[in-house]
Amino acid sequence: MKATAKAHTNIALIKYWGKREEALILPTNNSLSLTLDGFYTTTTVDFRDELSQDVFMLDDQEVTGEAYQRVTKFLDLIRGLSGKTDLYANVHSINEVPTAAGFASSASGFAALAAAGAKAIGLNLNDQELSRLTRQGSGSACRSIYGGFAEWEMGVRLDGSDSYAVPIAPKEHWDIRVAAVVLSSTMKKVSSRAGMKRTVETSPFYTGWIDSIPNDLNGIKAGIQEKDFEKVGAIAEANCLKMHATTLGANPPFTYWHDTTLRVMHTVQKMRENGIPAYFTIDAGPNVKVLYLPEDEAKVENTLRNIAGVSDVRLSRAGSGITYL
Ligand code: 2P0
Repeated sequence: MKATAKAHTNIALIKYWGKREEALILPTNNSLSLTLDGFYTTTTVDFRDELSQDVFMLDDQEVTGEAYQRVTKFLDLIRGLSGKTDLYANVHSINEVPTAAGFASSASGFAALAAAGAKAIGLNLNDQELSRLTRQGSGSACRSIYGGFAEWEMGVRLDGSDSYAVPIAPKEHWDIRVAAVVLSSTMKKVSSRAGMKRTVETSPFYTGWIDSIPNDLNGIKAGIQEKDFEKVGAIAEANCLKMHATTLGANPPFTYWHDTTLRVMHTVQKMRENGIPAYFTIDAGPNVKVLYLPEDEAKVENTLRNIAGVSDVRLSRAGSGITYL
């Protein structure tokens, strides 16, 4: 009763930012992402009769506390689905998602855990069922079941049965690249979970954000099909700015941006003025991700590395969905 799965993290081009139901992790809007090959988690789940509780090892260190509770609660879902409620597991994860790169390891982490756990316990889930299960560990993780571009359909039902990701285009469709710009100072003060909750509950800008989503989604999906980089980049950048604008309207107000974040944003806009198509997006932290085309890689990397306050630049291509090892 043992299985190993590998899942890559993903970067949202249309952001998930708010829940309509917390326990089941049901979002207030559809979101759309690109799975990245550079950052991933490999997880082995081994259900064993002799265990009396789950054990979670991350990069060879035993994990306790809140992170352990999230994993064991997620394994309860898998146990519940299989009917084998008295079986515990050894879980061993290896993260190739440098926390410093500003990617949430929860996306690749819960996708790999869901895939390995479901297989190990003998559930035979299709991608849609696996995405729906994964969503309950961490929302953005449900998009990492697929490679390339994926859309998380928010669904309308109260039980979450219609809330899961669907594939939009495989990674082979289009070679677009992402540079993760790592800032020297990366302390995150408000977690994404707490930040989105505060925004939904208190920001008067939140309804404007929600109203703007359908147009952004239609436009970006057309841009992906047409491989229109400027269209996709412009919509992704504007969508990110709208998401971050909602945090300024929250009570108490907050922002994830640092001074260097703004410097990187301006540099990306300047690159465009100089004829290099590059666009930024930012998640719930100060680091910036820059979208660009393969032919501009050297110029983009070099420009980003030379910004004061930038400590590293990590390049990635589009990645694949879940694989079993
Ligand atoms: C996203 N983020 O779409 C957005 C953009 C951050 C900004 O998904 O509470 O870790 O586990 O569902 O998925 C981060 O939130 O939150 C996130 P939970 P998650 O990628």
